[in-house]
Amino acid sequence: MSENELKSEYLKEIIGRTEKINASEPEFIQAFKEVLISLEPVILANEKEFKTQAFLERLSEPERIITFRVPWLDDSGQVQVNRGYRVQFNGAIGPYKGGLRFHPTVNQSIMKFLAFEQIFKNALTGLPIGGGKGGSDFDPKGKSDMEIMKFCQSFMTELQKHIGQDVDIPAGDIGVGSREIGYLFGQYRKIKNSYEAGVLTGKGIEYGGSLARTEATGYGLLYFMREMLKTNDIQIEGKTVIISGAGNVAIYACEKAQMMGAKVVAMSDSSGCIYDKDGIKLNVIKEIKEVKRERIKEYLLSVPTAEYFENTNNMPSVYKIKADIVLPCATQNDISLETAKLIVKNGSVAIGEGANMPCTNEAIEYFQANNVLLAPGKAANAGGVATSALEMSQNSMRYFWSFEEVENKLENIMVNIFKQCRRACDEYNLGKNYVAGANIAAFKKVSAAMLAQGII
Ligand code: NDP
Ligand code: 2IT
Repeated sequence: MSENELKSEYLKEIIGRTEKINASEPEFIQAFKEVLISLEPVILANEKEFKTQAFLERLSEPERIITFRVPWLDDSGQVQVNRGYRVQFNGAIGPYKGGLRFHPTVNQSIMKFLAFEQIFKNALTGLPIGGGKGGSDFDPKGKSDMEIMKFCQSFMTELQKHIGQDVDIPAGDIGVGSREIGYLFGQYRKIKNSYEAGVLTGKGIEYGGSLARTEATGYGLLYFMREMLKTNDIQIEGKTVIISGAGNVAIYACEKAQMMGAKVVAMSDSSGCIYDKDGIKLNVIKEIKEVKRERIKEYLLSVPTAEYFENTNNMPSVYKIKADIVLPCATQNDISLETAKLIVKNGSVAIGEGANMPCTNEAIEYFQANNVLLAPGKAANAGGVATSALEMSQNSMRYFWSFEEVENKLENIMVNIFKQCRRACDEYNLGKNYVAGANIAAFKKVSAAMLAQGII
C-alpha cells in the first residue's frame, strides 16, 4: 500500500508530523513510513485509543539520544575528533539492545532508522530486548590496530556512562567486529572494575562470547529464506545466489547457502563485485576479508577464472548478475527502484534482506507488484540479535552452550519468526506481503507492552 491510499486520518497526521519535525533525517523518515503505512489495519481497528494515548507520537520519539565527542590520537601524534552516538529508542520489552556502526556516513538519521527498526526486530525474536543503536562517523578503513584500539577506548570512556547489562547492551554492526568488541569490553571492564560480561555481545569465545554468534545473522537469514521458499513450494537446493557485501553477514549467508545446496556466484564490497560462475570459494573470501582486511578484487589472484566488475554510479555491479535469489547484505538503500527493475527482469524469485533497509520503499513495492518474494530485514536478519540475547543468557548463567545447542535455538527462533510473519499475513489478508506481516506481528507486542506500562 502507498501513502496516498491511507484511510486512517490519525496515521496521515502522524506521518506528516514526523516528516515535519525530522525533516533533516531522510533514512529515519523512510524507515518510519515503511512501518507505519503497513500498520494501517491494526491502527484502524483501535484508532481512537491510539490517538487519545498519543501512541504513535510516543512510538516515533526515541526515549533518549546521546551524542558525544570522541577524541583520539593517531599514529602520527595528531589528535583526531569523531562524533559518537547511542540512540535508546524503546525499552518497553527489555533493556535497549542493538549494534554499533563505525562508518564515515554515520549520522543521527542513520542511527535513528537503525534503532527504530531494531525495536521491531527485537520484538520478533521473542526475547526480552528493547531497541537501540549506536556508533560513530569514524572510518576504520586504513587505520592501524593501535588507532582502532585508541578510538574504541575513547569511545567507551564516554559510552560506559550510559550502558550496562540491565540497561543497554551494544554489539557489532558495520565496521565493528570481534576486534573492536574486545577493545570496547576491555575499556569498560577497566573503568567499572567489575566483570560485567553481559554488557556487550559478540565477544570472543575466550571471555564470554557465544559460539555461533559470528555465524548467526547470515545463517539465520538462510533459515528464514528456506522457510519462506518452502511455504511457496520452492526448493533452495540448486538455486543460484548473488550476495552484496563481503562482511560478517554476507560471509555466513554464503556459507549457509552453500551448505543448503545453493550456488553462490557473486559477492561484493563497496568498490565492486567478483563473479565466479563455478561458485564462490568462501575460504578465499574469508582470508581476504577476515584476516587481511583487503579489497574483494584480490579474489582474482587466487581464482584467475573469476571476473571483477567495478561499481558504477547508478548501481552496485553485483546486481547486474543474474540469479534466482538475491541477498543484499551490505548497507541501506543498496537496491533502488532501477536496480529492482533489473532484478525482476533477470527473473529472480526471492530477495532476502541480510542488511538493514537495503531496499528503498519504491523497490519494495516494485518487488511485491511483480510477485518476487521479499524476506524483510527486521525478520530475516534477526538471527544476529537473537543470538546476542542467547549470549546474554549464557553470561547470566555463567555457563555456555555448544555450537549445536546455540544453532538449534537460532534455527527454532528463525522458524518461529517466519511463522509470526505468515500468521499476520493470514490474519490481515496480506497475501505474501511478509514486510507488512513482520511489522504487524512486532507492533502488536511492542504496543501491548507500551500500553500496559502507561504514559511514559
Ligand atoms: P561489515 O562491516 O562486516 O561488512 C559490510 C560490508 O558491506 C562490507 O563488505 C562493505 O564493503 C560492504 N558495503 C558496501 N557498500 C557499503 C556502504 N556504502 N556502506 C557500508 N558498507 C558497505 O558489516 P556487517 O556484515 O556486520 O553488516 C552488513 C549489514 O547487515 C548492515 O546493514 C548491518 O546493519 C546489517 N546487520 C548486521 C548484523 C550483524 O550481526 N553484524 C545483524 C543484522 C543486520 P567495504 O569493506 O568496501 O566497506
Ligand atoms: O542490526 C542488528 O541487528 C545488529 N547489528 C546486531 C545487534 C546485536 O545486538 O547483536
